[in-house]
Amino acid sequence: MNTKNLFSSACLAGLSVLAVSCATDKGWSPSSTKVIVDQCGYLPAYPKVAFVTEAANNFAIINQKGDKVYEGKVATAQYYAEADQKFRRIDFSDLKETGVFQVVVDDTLASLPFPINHSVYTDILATSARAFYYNRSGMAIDSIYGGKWARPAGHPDTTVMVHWSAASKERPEGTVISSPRGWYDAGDYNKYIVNSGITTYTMLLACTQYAKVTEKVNLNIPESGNSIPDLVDETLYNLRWMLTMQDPNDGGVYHKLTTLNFEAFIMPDQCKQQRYVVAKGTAATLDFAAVMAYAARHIGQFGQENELAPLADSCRQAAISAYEWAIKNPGVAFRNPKDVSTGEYGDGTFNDEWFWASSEMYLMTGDEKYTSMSSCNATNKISTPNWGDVATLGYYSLALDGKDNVKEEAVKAIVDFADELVSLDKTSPIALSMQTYEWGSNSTVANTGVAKLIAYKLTGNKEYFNSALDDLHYLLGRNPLNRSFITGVGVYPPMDIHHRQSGADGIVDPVPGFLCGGPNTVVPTDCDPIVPRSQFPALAYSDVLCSYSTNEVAINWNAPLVFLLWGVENL
Ligand code: G3I
Ligand code: 9MR
Repeated sequence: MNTKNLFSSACLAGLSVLAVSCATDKGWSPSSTKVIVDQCGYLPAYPKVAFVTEAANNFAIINQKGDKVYEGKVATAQYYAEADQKFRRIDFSDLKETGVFQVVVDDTLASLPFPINHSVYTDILATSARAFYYNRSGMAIDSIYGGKWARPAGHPDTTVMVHWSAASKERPEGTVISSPRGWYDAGDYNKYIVNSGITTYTMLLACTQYAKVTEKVNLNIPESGNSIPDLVDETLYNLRWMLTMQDPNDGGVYHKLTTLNFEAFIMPDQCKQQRYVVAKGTAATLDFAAVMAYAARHIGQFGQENELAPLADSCRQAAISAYEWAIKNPGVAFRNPKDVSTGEYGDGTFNDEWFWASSEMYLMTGDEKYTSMSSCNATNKISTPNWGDVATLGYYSLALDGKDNVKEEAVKAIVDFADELVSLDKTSPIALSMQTYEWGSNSTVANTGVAKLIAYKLTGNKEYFNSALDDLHYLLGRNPLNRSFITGVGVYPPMDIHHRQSGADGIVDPVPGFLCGGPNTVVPTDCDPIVPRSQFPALAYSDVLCSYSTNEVAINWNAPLVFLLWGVENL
């Protein structure tokens, strides 16, 4: 085969845009290649792996002129049960040249063109973080910042009612409170404290661990140009909302701010349903305490001298009174009241929330009374965190900011966990540590990457970093579906996400920068009529609006993506 022709063949429509940056081109279909690459490309000095799904012997890497710049042998096939398919590894890590390339297998199959250069991920840093800006409640998205996705403000949340489930002596049912700002949780317009907990913490962790990147990245948001870094400003938009969710009379925190039922697919300013704060709960209150205690210790470092000190002090007080409420109410599990049907984020196991909140309280106060709860122990085994399983966040803080035995124990737990993840990655047919595809599987992938980057930060061991890159490669196209999972990014991104604004704005392109939930088989019947979907978890994904279980977006899924990209940029 004349490899020069590859660049003019139909499946390579992405080349011209790829040569510039990791942009999108909708003309390409994933079935047109059996050779799977990261659609954004690879960093010159780091491992470079592609996969081929057909039987194959040799491969070559060709440059834009069609010249072979690297050749090698395709590895033996490995069966991946989750996709019921065989994958063969193509390793061209030794190629350090920059440019735009393709993998060609046995002179017959070609991958998409992809770049190798130092800034392949730099281009998408701001995009991934700006997704949060687009999900701000109570604020118009101005075209200066939002481009074609500009929209009027919705959900001011200045007249929110206390739901009967949240009534107290000082705030009886129907009391009107103000709870403005904050991010919409996901494709829906409600705001949930439990999910905001892990999200806001992960964003703050990116700000503090990668402060230099944070100082540098301009997000083009209304606060850009002030004295506070943009990622911090973006995160404070949600933190300030979280503060309003605490009842000042007793320190307890409402589980969520919500309509009684999900809104239709309409724009924010069209939404007229009454919003309520619903039942206080132990998980929400402890997650809140943890985030506030972390913020109290860290946000002061940003902005001009002492600019954020008053906010940090409010966070500190809020953390203390929330924790006290939880001590008096240690086991209040949240369940949707009978007249509320929006997202539940229900969780009846509080060991992990106690561990995380106590760890943060200990780090904030230095008070030994919290250490009995926060010393690392068997009931809080480290694992990939999610909204309902937050112990690992406690380990992160203790390892990064703790001292002596507490720090040592936490570092050891994280390193052992990262070793486990790396070994799973190495034996995986598709270079993936994640074992089980849950609802939001893409966030599981991103969160394993976060754990590895933290292990890298603690040890300097490059193996962890390289394995985190594998997670990023998966999200950017090197996966059995052969597609990017981030809107507006890569050659074949999600187009029809379950996101009310994207579904209602009349614009073909979805709001950019969002990581979709990704493949899983939890609710194969989410669409009515049913959209046929693979029974194999790695392939069970539908890029259709109705698929809330595979194609919704959510703040807790984007936050670890931001952390991953920030961590890679920090190099
Ligand atoms: O914890 C069990 C685990 O023990 C079991 O092995 C596994 C088997 O599938 O299920 C696990 O529970 C899952 C749970 O998430 C925790 O991961 C449930 O199956 C799964 O249905 C549940 O999905 C959650 C979904 O809401 C439905 O409640 C997602 O994590 C959560 O991200 C999603 O959140 C929604 C909000 O409610 C509303 N806003 C949008 C948001 C994103 O879709
Ligand atoms: O749109 C809702 C989405 O944001 C939630 O994550 C999801 C799970 O709670 O529910 C979606 O709403 C669906 C509802 O649960 C069932 N009927 C169809 C709704 C989507 O239009």
